[in-house]
Parts: sequence; C-alpha cells; structure tokens
Amino acid sequence: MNENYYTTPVSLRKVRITDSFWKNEMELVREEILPYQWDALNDQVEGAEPSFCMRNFQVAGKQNEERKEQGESFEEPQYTFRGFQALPEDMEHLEDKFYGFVFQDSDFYKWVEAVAYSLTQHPDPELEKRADDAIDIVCAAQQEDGYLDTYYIINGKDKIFSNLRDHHELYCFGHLTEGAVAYYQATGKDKLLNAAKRFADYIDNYFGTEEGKCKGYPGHEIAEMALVRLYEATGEKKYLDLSYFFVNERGRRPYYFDGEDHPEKIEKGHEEDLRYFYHQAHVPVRQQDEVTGHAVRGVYLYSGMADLARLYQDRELFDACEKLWDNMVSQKMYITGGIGATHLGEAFSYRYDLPNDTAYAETCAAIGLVFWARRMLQIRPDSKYADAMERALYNGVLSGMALDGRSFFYVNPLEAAPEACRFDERKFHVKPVRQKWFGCACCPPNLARLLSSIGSYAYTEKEDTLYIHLYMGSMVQKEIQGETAEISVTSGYPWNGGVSVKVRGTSLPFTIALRIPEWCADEYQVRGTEGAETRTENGYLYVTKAWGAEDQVELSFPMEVRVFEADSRVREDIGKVAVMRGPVVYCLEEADNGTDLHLLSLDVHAEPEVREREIAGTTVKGIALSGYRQDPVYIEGKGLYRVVKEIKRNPVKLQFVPYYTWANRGENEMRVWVQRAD
Ligand code: FUB
Ligand code: ZN
Repeated sequence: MNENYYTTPVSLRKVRITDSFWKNEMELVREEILPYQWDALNDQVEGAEPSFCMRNFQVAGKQNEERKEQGESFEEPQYTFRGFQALPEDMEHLEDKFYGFVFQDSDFYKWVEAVAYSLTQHPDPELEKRADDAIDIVCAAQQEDGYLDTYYIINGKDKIFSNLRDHHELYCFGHLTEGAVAYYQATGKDKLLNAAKRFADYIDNYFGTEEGKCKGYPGHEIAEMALVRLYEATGEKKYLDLSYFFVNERGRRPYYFDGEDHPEKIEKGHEEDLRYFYHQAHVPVRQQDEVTGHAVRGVYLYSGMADLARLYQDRELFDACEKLWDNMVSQKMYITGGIGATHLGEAFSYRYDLPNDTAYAETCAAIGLVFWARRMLQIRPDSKYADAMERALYNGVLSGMALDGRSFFYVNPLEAAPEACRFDERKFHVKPVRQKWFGCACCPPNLARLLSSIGSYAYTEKEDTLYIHLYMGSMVQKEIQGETAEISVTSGYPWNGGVSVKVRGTSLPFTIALRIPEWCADEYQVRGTEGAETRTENGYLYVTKAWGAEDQVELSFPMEVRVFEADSRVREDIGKVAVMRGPVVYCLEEADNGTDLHLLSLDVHAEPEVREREIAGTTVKGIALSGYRQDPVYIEGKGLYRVVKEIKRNPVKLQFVPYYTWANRGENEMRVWVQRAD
C-alpha cells in the first residue's frame, strides 16, 4: 500500500466511449432500460407487478405537509424478513399508504444515477427535464429535519432506525447519495445532492462513537461507499468519518442487531448464528478473511472498506480487503465472475462450492465485484483486480441483460435445463429465459448504472499517469499540469486483441500504464514504445515519454481459444472443461447442439474454428470444437440401471457461443462446463 500509486477514476465528462461493443450496451441503457424503468417506477407497465416507487414519494410528500399539523403515529405494517410487500387488492382505489418493498426508494435513486452517467455521454434535455421533475417530487418528501425514507415517512417516524438489520433505510440513503453525487457531477445541479447531504447530516447526528449516539450500522451495506463519494464530492470529512464508524462497528460484540426488536425472531441456534455471517458481522471486519453471507452486501461492504483503507491509509483494513479478495477469486467465484453460489440467503456458499445448475450468481453481485475491483485498483494497480473485473463484466454481468436490452436475468446459472426450472424446487430461482422486470427490481437498474459509467472502470488516473484497465474504443482527456493530453483508444475487444493507443501529448512527459491481461501475459506484443522509458509492474506496462502530436502504441493480445479445468475441490466441475477466448466465457446451447447437452463431450486437443455468427441480430464470434455425442442408454422395461457395457459415441462439432448471449433464442438447455472426452 503506497500512496504514490493511488488513483481516481477519470471523470466521465473526460471520457467518450466510441467502442461499438460498449456504446451499444450504453445505448440499450438509454433507449430501452431508462424509459422502461421510468414507466415501471410509475406503475405504467401493463402486466408487470407495480413498483409504487414514485407513488410512495408522492404520498410521503403529501403527508409531509399534513403531518406538520397532526403529530405522528406508527402502525407496524405487515412484514416479512425478505421485505415488506403489501400489494393492494384494488389498484383503482389505492389508499395513501406505503406499498412495495421497504427499499423501493432505491429504485429511483439507481435510475437517476444511470440517467446522470448517460447524460455525460449523450446529452438529452428531455431526459434531464424528466429527472429534474422527479427530483422535485423526491425532495418534497424530505422531512424538515432531513430524514428521507418513504417507508417511515408514510408509516410514522417514531420507529425510524429501529430495524437496521432488515429495513434498508441506510441502504436507500446510500443509493440516494450515489445518485445525487452522480447527478451533480454530470449536470452541476445540486438539489438532490443537498437532499443527500441533509439526510447524511441527520444520520451523522444519530449514529457515531459519541456517548448517547446509536452504535448501529447498515443491515445492507452501501452507505459505506456512498458516504465516501459524498466526502469526495463535498470535501466534508464528517461523511468519511461516519463511513469509517459504520465499518469499524460491524462485527463488534454485543452484536448490534440482537438488541433490535425483529418481528421475525429465530430461536437462538445455528440459523441465528448464520445471520451474523449473512451480514458480514460475525467478527470485526479487520479479522475477516473469507467472503461470507449475502453476496451483494458483501461486495458493497468490501468496496467501502477499500475506499476507507485508501483514504485513511489504513494498512490493516487494506490487508483484510486483500485477503477477502484472494479468498473470493480463489475459492468462491465462478469462471464467469459470478459470485454468491447459493440462493439460500443469496449468499456465498462454503469454500469451493460452485454448483452450476443451482447457481444464484445474482447480477448485482457480479456488478458489486466490479465496484470492489475498481476500488482495489485505485489503491494498488495490480492486474489481478482488473482481470477479475473484466471476467465479471464480459460474462456474469452482461449475461444479466438480453441482447436487445429488454429483459433481464437476476440469477445467472452456468447450466440450465428448462424442465428443471419448472419442476425442481431447488432450481425455481433459475429462469430459462430473461424476465421483463422484477418485483424486487435491483438488478436491471444496477446494470444501467454500471454500463452507462463503464468509462470510470476502464480508466483511473493520478497526476502523471493514466491507467488503462479495460480496453474499449474511447477518447480520454488527461490534464498534465494545466495542459490537456488526448488519448484515443481503438480496439477490437473482445473479439480480437488488437489495441491501438494514439496520444496527442503535451509539453510535459507523462505515463500511460497499460494492463496486460493475465490470459496473454506471456505472449502479448507491443510496438511504438521506442524512445520511451518502459517497465512492467504487477501486470501493467508503464510507458513514459514526452508524447508527440501523433504518437501511437500498439498492443497485440493473442486471442487463442483456451480450454480450462477447475480446481478439483470444485466437485461440480470434475471431469468437465470450459472454453474461453480472450475475456469471454463460452457455453453450449441446445439451439446449436440439440438437446441433452450432458451427452456431449469435448476433445480438449481439438483445433478450434473461430467464426463470425449472428445471435439474435448481434454479431459475435462463435467457436466450433470437435467432440462427441454419446449414444443414449435406454434400459427399457428393466429399471434404470444395468451392468456397464461399452457405449458408442459419434464425432460431432460442438458449437460454442459467448455465455452472455445465451437464452436470446428462446428457452433452451445451456451449459458452460462440458464433459471432457479422454
Ligand atoms: O435487499 C436489496 C436487494 O434486493 C439486494 O441487494 C438483492 O440481493 C436483493 O435481495
Ligand atoms: Zn439484483
């Protein structure tokens, strides 16, 4: 941990994404997700479960006025651990009540955050006006004292912060803050930022180390990293300190949530103990060395920890982050970058437990991994973080969205059989086709905010250095002591490994640090570094020179097809192999290979044929590899089993497609890990 290496993400206003791959994803966000989500937030999507999000803000705003005269009352509404959902019976005559999940406010905040990023890349006055008007509605719901959570504003504020474990007030606050900072940075408008600050001040008065203040912390993390963003945007140190307080309190004994009154009590025992892990609160965070519990909560916490480690120069906290990171990538991450293997608690499972067909691998969790990776890179540029970030992005994140941007996966299995999803209760969470939307709509807007801010993951910078972590066509401006350099990247990623970095320099020399992907670290080639000072460190090639008006560095990353096997402690993958090319994980689909994918096996020494092909109107690279289809064994009339006999297998060409494109051609079987033919 060395302060000299610290970097910050390049402002989105200084990055223009031109890449056809990523630009297309961003346009899908702008043209499909944002308008659709806006309708969803306003209960305008026919046939979809209503969200009530904007309605809750409106009701809260109205009651805000009325309450000033009346005094408050609180009636604890019907409640479940998973979240409170009170779907009204009569949609025509809704009462002025709170409806939906307790964290429904966060859906708007994620939407406005994605809008903000999108505006930096594509100015859109109409969209901005819509956001401004919605911000007015949200701010009208805010209380005089700064409190802003519609669940408690509508139901009565006497119970605020009484159930930190489950009720998500601090989670909604975190998303409010992330959205507010993003909107301010994109548009210069500070109305939502001021609302976030007022709520932050309220929270700061309520929680803290001082005597008499509450020693609680968020049940669902995110406030930790959001407060850091608020600090970085405003310079107000109290926000940073509040975040540090939350992180340091977690896991202390007595366990804070035990003192709360939870309507759903579990008899003290094994299950109750698991709750501590679920919230990453089983021990103080500095002692944690295994990623546990709810995966999204986990990676959001670790992201906040990394931010704090950087800003407080806290070596101990950084060491914990690194141990947790290494544990995750070496024992608990799918080859797709998916994390959180079990649907029970949407959680990390035990070490090496990575089942393919019951995988949870929530889209939000892979997104959270990307957040965390970028924060680790800000402290220590080491390609191990960027490699995992890239793995998650091109696979476990992108699989969350259909190629037309109109439907989504919450759960991202590595193997699916439509019949199992219907008849096997253990797999009910796995869907064989993407869904239009979700009652608990966390993933689509999370995708929207990540994809539309992808530039801030590709580039970070410090005074004299620009780091390129991800390769995508883009133009970046870099300030060097008051002068502006322009860096233009073109790349065929992820389909070919040619990258060209053109630089229009300044009068002063500076460094461009180029990540060398782990998958070609020994084979890559570079041209155009003559006359430059170069060195390689932790997977980055540092090129320092006084860049001229038209200097160019060219990288060539050979994109060989690579066949992988898993650590043999991953029971589910024994005897199986998976195919990757560059950063992209491939899979077999029934649409190309027929049914019963489990009868197929791959010749691991086969010569691959890579060719362009269309999937649902999108051009990708497909891979054909030789393998076999074994003759089925049918034991008619004699039960299911027989003494082993020789089984015939017939040579076939296995057709692999990028994993993220699966289920874009209707419902069908899919598998990433394929039997190995020996
Ligand atoms: O609790 C809020 C969000 O809902 C979580 O991050 C997701 O995992 C989903 O449970
Ligand atoms: Zn989600």
